[in-house]
Amino acid sequence: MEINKFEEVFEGKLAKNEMVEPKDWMPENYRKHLIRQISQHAHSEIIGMLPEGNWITRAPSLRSKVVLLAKVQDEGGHGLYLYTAAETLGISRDELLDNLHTGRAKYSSIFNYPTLTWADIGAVGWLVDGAAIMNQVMLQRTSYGPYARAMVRICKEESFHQRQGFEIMTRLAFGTEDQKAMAQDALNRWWFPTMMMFGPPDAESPNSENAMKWRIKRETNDQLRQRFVDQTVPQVQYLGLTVPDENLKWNEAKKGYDFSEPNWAEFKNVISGNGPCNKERLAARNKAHNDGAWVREAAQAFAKKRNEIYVAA
Ligand code: FAQ
Repeated sequence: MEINKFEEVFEGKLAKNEMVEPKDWMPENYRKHLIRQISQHAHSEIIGMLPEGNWITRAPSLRSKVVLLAKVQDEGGHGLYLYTAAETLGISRDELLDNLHTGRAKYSSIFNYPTLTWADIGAVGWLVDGAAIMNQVMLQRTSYGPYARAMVRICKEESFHQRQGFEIMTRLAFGTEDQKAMAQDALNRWWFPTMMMFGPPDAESPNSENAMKWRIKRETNDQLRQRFVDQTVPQVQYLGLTVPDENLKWNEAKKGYDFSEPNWAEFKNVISGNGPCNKERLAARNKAHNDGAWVREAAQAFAKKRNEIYVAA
């Protein structure tokens, strides 16, 4: 088939809302775009284990420890589904991880902020997982099959994570004055960084045009950010807390809230490697990878031995 025939088939699939599968022809830039987005998403999941993992030993009860442990393990699992989806595009796991460990690949800005109190674990589950779901629900219908299918399971698990975070916030917000103050402090520190998770404003988002054209993204950064604010403000009100934004105001004409833009200079600084915890996160990830070398070697030795036994039999 001529190249434009292949292109026609590819465009036809997108137009009919059909999935593109690993063995289908795809434009090189579509493949690269997906590798970038899926691998950054995978990196976010495993780096995202660090701020919460930090609290497993300090969770205030056995129940909260077990729940947090399960959540952090889920995030590790999400990373694995996503790395596997990226590998179907013809890149190796080693290369993907090397890009993360050397700082060449990005991961979500949000995980470069510290979790200072137990209320931060509530805020991460409630706001960060809440924002992640807002973005990921549309990705269940993204045009690349393996990515879309991975997102179905991830979204189900993220919903549980969001409930876990909201439960912690509820206990604190309806607890003592000190606990409520702790919940408000966490909300104050996590609100704007969470809004940055959706990416820069549409007018300054270089990847959005192709992402929308190729149906990788189904909604824009600004649309999702607006939906997140509209959905989260009533939850803040239920908790009796205050959104740390004096410009937050219901706008009847647009049937949504007006709100302040996050500090985009801070965002750029964080994604350039200079946020409060970037160096600490990369160091912890590199250490975990190096400490785990013996596990990878043992698994490979086992697989090799098993192969030899099968071949001999
Ligand atoms: N952080 O042109 P756009 C989670 C970069 S999962 C860092 O708008 P795009 C679960 C962007 O890469 C959270 N970098 O880019 C969990 C690009 O740079 P590049 C992760 C960011 O791709 C919860 C440049 O800025 N979710 O939290 C960020 O169209 C709790 C220009 O941006 C996903 O990855 C950012 N926030 O839109 C785990 C979802 N925003 O690559 C543990 C999938 C933008 O050209 C605990 N990804 N940049 O060098 C997406 O939907 C998109 O990639 C966006 C960015 C929306 C993140």
